[in-house]
Amino acid sequence: MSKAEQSIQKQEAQLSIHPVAGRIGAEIRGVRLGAELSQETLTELREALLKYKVIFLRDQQHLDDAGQEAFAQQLGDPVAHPTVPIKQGTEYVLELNSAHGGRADSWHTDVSFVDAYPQASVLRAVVIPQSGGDTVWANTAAAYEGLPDDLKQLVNGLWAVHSNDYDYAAQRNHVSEEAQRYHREVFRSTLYETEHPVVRVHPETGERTLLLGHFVKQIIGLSKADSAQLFNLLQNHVTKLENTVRWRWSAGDVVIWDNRATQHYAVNDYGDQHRVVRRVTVDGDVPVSIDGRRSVALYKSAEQQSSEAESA
Ligand SMILES: O=C(O)CCC(=O)C(=O)O
Ligand SMILES: [Fe+2]
Repeated sequence: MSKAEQSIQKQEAQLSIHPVAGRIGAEIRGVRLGAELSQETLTELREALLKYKVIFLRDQQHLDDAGQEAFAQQLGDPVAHPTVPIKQGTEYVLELNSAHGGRADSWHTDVSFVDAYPQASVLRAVVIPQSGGDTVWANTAAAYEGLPDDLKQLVNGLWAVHSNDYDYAAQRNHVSEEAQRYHREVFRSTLYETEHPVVRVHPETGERTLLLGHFVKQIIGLSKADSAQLFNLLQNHVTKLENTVRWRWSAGDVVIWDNRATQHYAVNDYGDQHRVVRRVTVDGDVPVSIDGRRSVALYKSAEQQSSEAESA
């Protein structure tokens, strides 16, 4: 056995899984993330991700942006955010910098306004406040499972429109002018709308998940007022504390979540302290409802359509 093989074996022998909360989240120890993980390690990471929905890896300070991208590539095809420019010098990295309004303090599933939204997100902590700035994830499969049967019957057939043109200010606690401007000019520079089933069948586990979060504009077939009330009722089931896990970050931590079975919320409690995290998302597939229908992309701006036509 070569030295390299021996060291892979040693690494695998050390991989261990430590559940964090009762229904979601596990810390994985004994893995050094990088470009060339063994198939066994990748399989264990994938299985843990499907089971625990979010996995936490501490002490990954050796990773730089390129290393994070190379790691993410082994989980699938990395994909850049559709509207927010990537960090300079990278191919896929989205930086959230608190100094520039990057505070994701409302519950969401990443990029759910497109049809084939990312299956997974890989987030790396670069600068973390002395106190505060935790992130919370919620298990949307447990949320569905926990609904009383009558509510399950109700949601099973529902669909909702998701859009990046959602009411940003209404969803956030203290929105700075800079953040609002950014949202208007950059985040919504191309408008997307997609109809998704409210209950998505997970393509790998077969679990039923509630697909909601802050990009939901309206539940189809209901008045705005009824839609808002039903949305709140269902969101409250998703974000019940029993369905969540909260992570206290250290710089160098990497967290990976199954974006098909979770929502998350970045707690905005650290005032002027600096916080920087960087994300790479992995491409996903089009959601499918319980009765086998696929999500439908409804709308892209004229510019987007014409640029796609030119490059086709
Ligand atoms: O800042 C965070 O912890 C999470 C931000 C977020 O929503 C994301 O990276 O998708
Ligand atoms: Fe997010």
